[in-house]
Amino acid sequence: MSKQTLTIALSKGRIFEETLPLLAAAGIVPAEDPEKSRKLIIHTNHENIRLVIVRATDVPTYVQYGAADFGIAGKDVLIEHGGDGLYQPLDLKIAKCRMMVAVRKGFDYESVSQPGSRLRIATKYPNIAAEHFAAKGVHVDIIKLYGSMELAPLVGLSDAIVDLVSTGNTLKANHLEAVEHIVDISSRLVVNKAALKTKHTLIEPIIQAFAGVVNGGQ
Ligand code: PRT
Ligand code: MG
Repeated sequence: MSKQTLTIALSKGRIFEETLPLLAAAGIVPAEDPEKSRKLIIHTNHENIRLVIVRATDVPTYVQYGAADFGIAGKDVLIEHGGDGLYQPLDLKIAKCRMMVAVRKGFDYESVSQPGSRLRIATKYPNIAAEHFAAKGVHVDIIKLYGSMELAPLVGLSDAIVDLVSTGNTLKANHLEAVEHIVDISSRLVVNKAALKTKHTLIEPIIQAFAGVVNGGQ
């Protein structure tokens, strides 16, 4: 029988960096740094294990369709995408941040966000934003953006934004302030449901190694 192969979907940047120690604990070492090589398929020290480098928001899609056996994605991306075909066995507690509502400093959010009022919200997360404001009874017009949400309230595109906040430096630099906390975010392991069965002997030890780091580090 030929050796089974394993494909792991990761995004460049913070998730890749924070995943390296987890991979190391599972004995997996990437052959190249995707930041430098620009390659989209990265081989590892195991000939049957490879990494594919995709946009953070595309990780669930690759895993859902089985193009990757498992991957690592932010809870923000997973809530927005929905969990179809994905098994989520582990919170890796990496790339932590908070999903917040933010407005221009001094903007009277309190009085314009009462039940029955109407707000314009710019966000990369229309589903999360819609659900949050529906629960408050506030009507929203959602403007979908793909980046730099922080600009929208400054130029009158929206009253508020729904975005991720980590240090708070980006909000501060743009004279914005967080006014509501929606949900705490961290990255999750997502596994293709079929692969979990057919490649169980390959995947299970990796999940265990990741879990060891996560639980040991707390
Ligand atoms: O950047 P790109 O457009 O390629 O894709 P991406 O933004 O989807 O990917 P990436 O690598 O930036 O983020 C991947 C994942 O990291 C996200 O899905 C989150 O789960 C997680 N994460 C953790 C964050 C942050 N912290 C974070 N601070 N993602 C984005 N940010 C951004 C935020 O949107 C805001 O613009 O950083 C800015 C705020 O940071 P502070 O530190 O100034 O508060
Ligand atoms: Mg980014």
